[in-house]
Amino acid sequence: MEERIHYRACNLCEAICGLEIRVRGDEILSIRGDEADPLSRGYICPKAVALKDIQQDPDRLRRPLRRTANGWEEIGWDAALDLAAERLVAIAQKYGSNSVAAYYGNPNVHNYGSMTHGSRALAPLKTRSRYSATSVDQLPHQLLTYWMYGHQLLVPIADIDRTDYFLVLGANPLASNGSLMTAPDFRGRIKALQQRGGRMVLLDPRRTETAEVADEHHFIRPGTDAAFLLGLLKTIFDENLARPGLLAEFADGIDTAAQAIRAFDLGALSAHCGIAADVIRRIAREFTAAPRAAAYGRMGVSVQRRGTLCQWLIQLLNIVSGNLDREGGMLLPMPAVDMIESPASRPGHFGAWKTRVRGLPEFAGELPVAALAEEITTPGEGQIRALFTSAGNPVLSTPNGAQLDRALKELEFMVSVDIYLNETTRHAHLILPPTPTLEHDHYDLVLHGFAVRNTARYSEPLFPKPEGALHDWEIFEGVGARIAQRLGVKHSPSPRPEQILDLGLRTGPYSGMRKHPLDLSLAKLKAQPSGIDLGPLQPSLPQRLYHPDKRIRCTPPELLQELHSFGEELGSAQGDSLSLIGRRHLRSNNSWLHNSQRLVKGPARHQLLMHPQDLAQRGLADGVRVRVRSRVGEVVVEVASSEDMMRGVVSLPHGWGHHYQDTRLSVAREHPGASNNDLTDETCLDVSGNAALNGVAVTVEAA
Ligand SMILES: Nc1nc2c(c(=O)[nH]1)N[C@H]1C(S)=C(S)[C@@H](COP(=O)(O)OP(=O)(O)OC[C@H]3O[C@@H](n4cnc5c(=O)[nH]c(N)nc54)[C@H](O)[C@@H]3O)O[C@H]1N2
Ligand SMILES: Nc1nc2c(c(=O)[nH]1)N[C@H]1C(S)=C(S)[C@@H](COP(=O)(O)OP(=O)(O)OC[C@H]3O[C@@H](n4cnc5c(=O)[nH]c(N)nc54)[C@H](O)[C@@H]3O)O[C@H]1N2
Ligand code: SF4
Ligand SMILES: [Mo]
Repeated sequence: MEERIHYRACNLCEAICGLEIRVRGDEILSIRGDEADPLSRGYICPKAVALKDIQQDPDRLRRPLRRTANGWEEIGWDAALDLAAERLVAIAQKYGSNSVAAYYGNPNVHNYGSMTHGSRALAPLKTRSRYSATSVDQLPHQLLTYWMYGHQLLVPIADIDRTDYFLVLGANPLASNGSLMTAPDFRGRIKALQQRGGRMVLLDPRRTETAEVADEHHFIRPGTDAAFLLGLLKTIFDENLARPGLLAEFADGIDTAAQAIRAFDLGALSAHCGIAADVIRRIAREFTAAPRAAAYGRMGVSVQRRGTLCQWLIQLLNIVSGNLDREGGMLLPMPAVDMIESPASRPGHFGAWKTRVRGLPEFAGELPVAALAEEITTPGEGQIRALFTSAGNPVLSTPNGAQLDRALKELEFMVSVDIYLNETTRHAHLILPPTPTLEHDHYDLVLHGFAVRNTARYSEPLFPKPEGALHDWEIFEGVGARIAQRLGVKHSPSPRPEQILDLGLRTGPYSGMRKHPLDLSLAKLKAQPSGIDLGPLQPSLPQRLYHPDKRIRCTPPELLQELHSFGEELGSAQGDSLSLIGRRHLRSNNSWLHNSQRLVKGPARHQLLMHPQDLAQRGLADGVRVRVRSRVGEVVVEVASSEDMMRGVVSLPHGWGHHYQDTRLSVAREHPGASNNDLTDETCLDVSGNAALNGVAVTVEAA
């Protein structure tokens, strides 16, 4: 059989690297980086070959499974989709539509059919019980950009290919390959920055892989970044270093912010975060003196108690230094399909309704997932009785996962669209497995919008859809149509994903309709499978602001309130517990790549990392098993001594805890580890409703 070469995007993480895959028949011979890809330029990481493992994994589900008294039974697609619709409708009719909930996990964002059709599955039910991984991730960014710029997707991206000074808080792109910053080959890009004489400064409670390549790394106490950022801004205002330039013409409220920030005491801020006042002053001066600078913060500052406050202070820093909308600063990408301009685009709304039990605010129609368990277990009108999950594993990925694990047992019906029978889907009554990535086409509808360079790329399917299989989007359509039919409501059939994509391209910023010389269309993208370069990011403000008055709201009132309550917390006693943070590893991906032998082999990576003096203080030795306790639970795990940890801080990766015996994950079960989220606290939230997964108070003792 003849060998062929297939080009496509890797959809495992936000770096969206271009791949060159050699195949003969249905055999994958090799997976390499595609040198011709204008964004990734040949870079890939070790996870790319896991696409082959997923494709071939005997544990991956291929047919719908129904739970019976005698265990799992394979059923046909028609019967499965009918059953899903019948049960969901019956429960909605009996208890009301909000009794049917949905949870959408991270891979939906990396799956184009889920982006075009995901919401259609339950749309006819009109439930308000919608949850996703957003509220354990980037919710603060979306809420803040909605408040300041008018639309939840107007997230400015660091122009790292042209900046001179890159200030990073709580991100580890050398392991994660970047987030809300699609930047494949981060290491190469930082090397280029250093070669042009630029600097990268990192704040992280662990000396990470990224700290190794940074010019400067500072330990920071978990959850205290707001103090550091306030220190920077206070210095800038006190020393008259603010230079917003043209931004001042359309930015409102800088003075109000300046006044509130100047009232803080630098000594108190420095004591709180553990970074010396002269270091804070120096970084403020360097940041404002750099011709082009960018400040960026990710998971370490998104999933903590002051996530939205931190993201606000980061935006302010970029604005007052004149770096927002500047080349080499922070810019808005201009993707070929502009989701912001699409008719389905939703700018956002906050607190329009609240969760039933704790009164937590919705954002853009979604509720904080930290409330899901209590909404299932607390009786009363609106109690959740049925759950639809798609590409999510909230038992391992959301705070107090053990509590959610118990709650899921109480559901009258649960249906999961997923390729694995894992810690979460084992609770389902019905599992609907879609085709894996290599069997469908792909376009990154979301991630081109967060990339450090404008590019576009369409991937054909590598393998044809097997007989009797369905894509994610076909499952969503199938469920939605059947629900609508049972309810007797209108549900016009949707165009296919590639028709939606083609329309988006032909009406988008690079379309002939908009008089762009490239005149992009799906046919044009298909002709260039390595992708098309659309050039570096460009300034675009104030035109692209979504507020009707085209002005930036620099000081949302909710954040002045947050600032005030943060001020009251300054100087409060810290207690003697340890502070728990998470960790990502290059060879792992949240909870679901641990069934690839190739990726999990080698030394264990799920240990609790702890500073040697913290170990010694407790009479513990490197390698022993320890019991880690928090308010909500405890886990037992091996401890590893590490000089790279800040004193008083311990680190445990999330996504482990594969000890449940009723899953179908034969490799992952051999490497169980312990779940970080059996320790994280569902009551510890940011003002946005995002979970504070970092900075959890724990104790550690011999097991
Ligand atoms: N303590 C702590 N917790 C965290 C984090 C942390 O840093 N610390 N990080 C948080 C973050 S950023 C995120 S994004 C969440 C992730 O949280 P989740 O999205 O809930 O969890 P994942 O581990 O990504 O699980 C993905 C699921 O999708 C399935 N899947 C994979 N590909 C496909 C596909 O093509 N189609 C379908 N239908 N299913 C598929 C997998 O089998 C798996 O069940 O975890 C969060 N949890
Ligand atoms: N290999 C791999 N790649 C991934 C993933 C994966 O699981 N594995 N997950 C993907 C997903 S869903 C996402 S959202 C991205 C996340 O991408 P990143 O945010 O870059 O990844 P993290 O490793 O979570 O980085 C967070 C860093 O914050 C630090 N930190 C913890 N608490 C604090 C704090 O209070 N303050 C400060 N300043 N720092 C703190 C941690 O030590 C850690 O180094 O990665 C994506 N890429
Ligand atoms: S960094 Fe690795 S996992 Fe992420 S897209 Fe690139 S090859 Fe795939
Ligand atoms: Mo994430």
